[in-house]
Amino acid sequence: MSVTLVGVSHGRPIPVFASSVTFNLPDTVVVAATEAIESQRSFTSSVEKMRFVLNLTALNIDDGGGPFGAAVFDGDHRLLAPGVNRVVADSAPVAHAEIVAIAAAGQTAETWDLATRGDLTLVTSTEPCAMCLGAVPWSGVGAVIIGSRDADARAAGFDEGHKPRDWMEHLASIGISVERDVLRAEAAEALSDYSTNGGPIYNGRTKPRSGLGPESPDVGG
Ligand code: AZG
Ligand code: ZN
Repeated sequence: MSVTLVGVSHGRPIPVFASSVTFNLPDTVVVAATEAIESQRSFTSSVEKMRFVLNLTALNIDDGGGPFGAAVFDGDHRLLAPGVNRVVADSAPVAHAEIVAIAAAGQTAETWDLATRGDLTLVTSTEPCAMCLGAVPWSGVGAVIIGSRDADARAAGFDEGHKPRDWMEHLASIGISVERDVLRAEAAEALSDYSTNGGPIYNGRTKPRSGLGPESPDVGG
């Protein structure tokens, strides 16, 4: 096979594709997270954790990001890493808030398995979509705390993909606890306000667009 290179710099080939993948968090999110980590703030309750995540969500929307925020907290209730939705901003279809938080947590803790760092919790402003739900067991977190429901995201126009109806029971069966509806009304308002204000609603390919394809599942909520 022959490979076309655009050049060589310092003896290394310059790739013609994005050879290093980065999600860029807004400065405001970085400042808020740095402050929480450096002050060693302990977010003892689920509500406190969710308030922090909803603030990240608001900061991200102000910066042109999607209306989703997340964060990973350690077993002492301290922030390990934040995440916000950067799908449109970073041209990254997988940059959902939960994926960004999990990726940042792994690189911060220098591990691919967060379970090796204790009982970690993923807090997310909205119930995980099909993709993020899949990432939860592989991340090694032991708990998930959720604000708005899947139905709230779909009502705002987002396509959350096909999820098994029994996803909560499944996570429980593999030792991952789930707490839902934490500040749900506020979390859902962030989604509906974003939609009403004309924020871009990007979507996957799971909805029938020409009368063909699977129906969106009714996942309740
Ligand atoms: C989304 N749902 C969640 N939970 N989080 C994101 O970042 C999303 N983007 N689109 N749907
Ligand atoms: Zn997702």
